[in-house]
Amino acid sequence: MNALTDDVVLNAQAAFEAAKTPADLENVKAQFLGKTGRITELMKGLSQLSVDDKKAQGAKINALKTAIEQALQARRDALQSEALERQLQAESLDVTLPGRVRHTGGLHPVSLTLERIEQIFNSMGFSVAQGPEIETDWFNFTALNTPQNHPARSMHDTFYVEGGHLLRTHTSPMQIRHAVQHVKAHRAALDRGELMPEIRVIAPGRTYRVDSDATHSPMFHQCEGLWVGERVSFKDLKVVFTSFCKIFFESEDLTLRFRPSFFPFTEPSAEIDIQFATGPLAGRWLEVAGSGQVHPNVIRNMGLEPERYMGFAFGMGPDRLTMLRYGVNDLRLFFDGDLRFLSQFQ
Ligand code: 2NL
Repeated sequence: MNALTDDVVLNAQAAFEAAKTPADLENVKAQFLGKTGRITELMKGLSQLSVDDKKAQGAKINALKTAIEQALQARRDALQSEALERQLQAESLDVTLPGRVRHTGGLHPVSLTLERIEQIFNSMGFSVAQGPEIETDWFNFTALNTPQNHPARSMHDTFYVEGGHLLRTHTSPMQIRHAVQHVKAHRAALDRGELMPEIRVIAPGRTYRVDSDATHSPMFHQCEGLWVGERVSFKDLKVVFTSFCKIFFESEDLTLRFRPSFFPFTEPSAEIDIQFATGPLAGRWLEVAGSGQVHPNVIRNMGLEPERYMGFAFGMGPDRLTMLRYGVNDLRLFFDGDLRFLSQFQ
């Protein structure tokens, strides 16, 4: 009986040890402490014994029972701390990790420039016109006095779309659209010989040309300006554009130079160069825009009489203005989409 009963405790310990979950353990417990378990079995065996033997054996069985209960409790505790340990491992938290940054996003540097340009020209009474990037030959070229054989019309310079349309090569077509609308809206007054409110508009947006290197992207931005009225002259262009440059570059220390040039849609025409007196670009002449007095044929295509209406137009590159303002030397950086570069402008 002794050898047998000592075995019961060892067997229980081994069985408890083999249980890997609290549910397993409670099942195993029944084999030893349950109604039909080993201890109950031993107790039943007492009935055949004498009173003295019953006492002695009974005490022994109780001791076995206590030992098994202790082994059971020890295993419960062990399983519980294993579970806790596993949970702590799984939910481990590295308090030295950097916090999660909430990215706020922001405007592209060229968009910032466009917003700035729009704001400055708004303050000088210009409205902003936006329209199609896929244009007709008429609005992109013909209405702008650009002849059939002009190189800008070649397959090497312009992206053509099926159906005779093309990706606009400048934003001037939008200004023609705007001017035509404006003239239509005031047709009756014009026909009565009355004065038409001036056309004062800028057209910012994406433009396209077959060109790709460090200073040219097939998609680039343009912002053109147009002011047409009865007495709008080159003098007004100088005042408007000089004011714009001083506000845009936040400097009074700059000089403008109007250098004679040629564009099919203006006559006379001029490139506009600026020179800073101070700063990293001081002393250099930088080309910032093309300009001129709107060609009589273009005035006519707007639906106006060139004998009565005149004005000026200019076109500039917001990409290049952004490069100058921030000292960026490769245009492609703006369109590669690298956030390490772009986020510096926020
Ligand atoms: C350049 C040259 C220029 C214009 C654009 C224009 C628009 C109309 C009528 C007449 Cl609706 N002219 N635009 C005039 C002269 C120059 O841009 O180098 N741009 C970056």
